[in-house]
Amino acid sequence: MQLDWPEHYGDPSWFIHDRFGMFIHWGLYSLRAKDEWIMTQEKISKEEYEQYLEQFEADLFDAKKWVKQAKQSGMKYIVLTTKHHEGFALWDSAYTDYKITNTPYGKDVLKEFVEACREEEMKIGFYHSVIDWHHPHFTIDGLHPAREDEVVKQEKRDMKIYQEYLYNQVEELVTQYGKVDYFWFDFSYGERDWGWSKGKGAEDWRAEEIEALILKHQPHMIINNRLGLNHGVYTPEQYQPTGVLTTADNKQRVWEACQTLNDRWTYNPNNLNRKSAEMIIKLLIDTVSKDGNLLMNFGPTARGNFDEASSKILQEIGEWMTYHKQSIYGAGPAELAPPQDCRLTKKEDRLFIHIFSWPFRTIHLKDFPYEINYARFLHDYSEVPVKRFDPEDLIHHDRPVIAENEVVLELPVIKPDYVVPVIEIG
Ligand code: H79
Repeated sequence: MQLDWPEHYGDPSWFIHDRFGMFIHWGLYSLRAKDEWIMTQEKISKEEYEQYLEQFEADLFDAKKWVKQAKQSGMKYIVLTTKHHEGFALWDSAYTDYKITNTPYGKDVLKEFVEACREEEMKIGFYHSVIDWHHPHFTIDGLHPAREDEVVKQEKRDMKIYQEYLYNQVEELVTQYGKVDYFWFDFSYGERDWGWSKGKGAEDWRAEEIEALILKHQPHMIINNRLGLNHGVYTPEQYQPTGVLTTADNKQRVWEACQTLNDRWTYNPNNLNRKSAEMIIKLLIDTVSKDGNLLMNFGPTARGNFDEASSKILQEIGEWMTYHKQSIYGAGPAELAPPQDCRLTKKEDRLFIHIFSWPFRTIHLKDFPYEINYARFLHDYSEVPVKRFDPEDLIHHDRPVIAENEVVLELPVIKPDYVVPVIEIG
C-alpha cells in the first residue's frame, strides 16, 4: 500500500521500523507535580508561576541515565519537551530569559540530552509547543483564558512578534544541537477552529515557513501533524485506534499513539491511576498490530530522575522486550484476523501471535493462508506442536475436529512466565 507521506519530509523508514519511543515531559510544572496544564487550569499568575524558575535545581538530572533506562526498556527514540505550553525553555535560548540556564541548575539540558542520545544511538525527537502562555505577545484564546493579572492586555498583543519568536527558537533548535531526527509540535490539527485548536491554526504559527526552515537545515527530518498542515506523523493522543489507519484515498498513514503513564503528562506521584508494565506492553503490541508506533510518556521528578515506580515499570518492559523484540521492531500488521484474545504482527514471512489471555490447551487459526515450517515460543524457541486437518481424525469423537485450512497450536497448560507470551510461526 502507498504511504501517505509528504514528499518534502525525510524518509520515515527508521521510524516505522523502530515502533517504540519514550516521551519525556519535564519543565517548571514538574515542581508543582500535578498537571502540565496547571498554569491555565488553576489560573496561576505569571509572577507566582515564575517563582518556579528559582526552584528548578534538578540535582539528580543525568541525561545518560534517562537514555540508558529508555534503551534498556527497548525504546529506540526519545522525544523531549524543549518547551511546553508554559513557555519555559529547556535550552539556553538567546530569545528569552525564561530558560534553564537562569535556574539554579544553570546548564543547558538539551545539550546534555542530545549528547547522551548520540552516545547510545538513540534517535532524537524535539517536542515543541507552538502555544505559549508566558510570551507577552501570544494572543489570548480559548485555551489561554485571560487571567486577572495579564500584564499585557489583548489589544496590545501582537501575534507577529510571537511568530518571530517561535521561528527564531525553532531555528536555534535545528542549528545548534546537531542532527535531530523528529520534530513533534503541539498543537493544532487541520482546520483552524476545529476542536482543541480553539481559534489558532497553521497560519498563526506560520507553519509553512517553520516547516521550510526545519527542512532547509535538516532535510532528513520527520515532523508530526500538529502544525495544522494536515500531514506528517499522525498522533492520536491517549487513544488507541481500532485498526490500521488509512486516508480516504486508501493510503497508509504513518502514525504514533502517545500515551501517558497516569492520565496526565507531568510527573504526578498522587495520581495512582498508573498503567502497569503489562498494560504498556499490551499497548505496544496492539499499536504495532495496527501499523503504528507507541510514544510512551514518563515524567521525571523536579530533581530530574525517574521515580521508583517509573523505573520499575521501565525495567519490567525491558524484561519482556529482551525476549520478544523480534515481534515489534520492523513488524507490522498481518492480513488475517487474530484468534480470540490475541494480537498478530508480521515481519516478512514470519507471523507473531501475542497471547493476551492464556487459553486452555489450544489456539485455533481459521483460514490460515501461509505455509508452516515451524512454530515456536519466542522467549526460548521451544517448539509449539502444530495440528492441521487430517481426514483420519474424523473417527476420533473425543477431540475437536480440525477444519480444512485451520491450524491448531497445542499449548502447555501452564502459561510461560512472561506477561504476554508470543508464538512465532515461520
Ligand atoms: O503535552 C501533552 C499535553 O499537555 C498536550 N499534548 C500532549 C502531548 C495537550 N495539549 N492540549 N491537549 C493536549 C488537549 C487539550 C485538552 C483540553 Fe484540557 C481539554 C484542554 C482543556 C480541556 C486537559 C484537560 C487539559 C486541561 C484539561
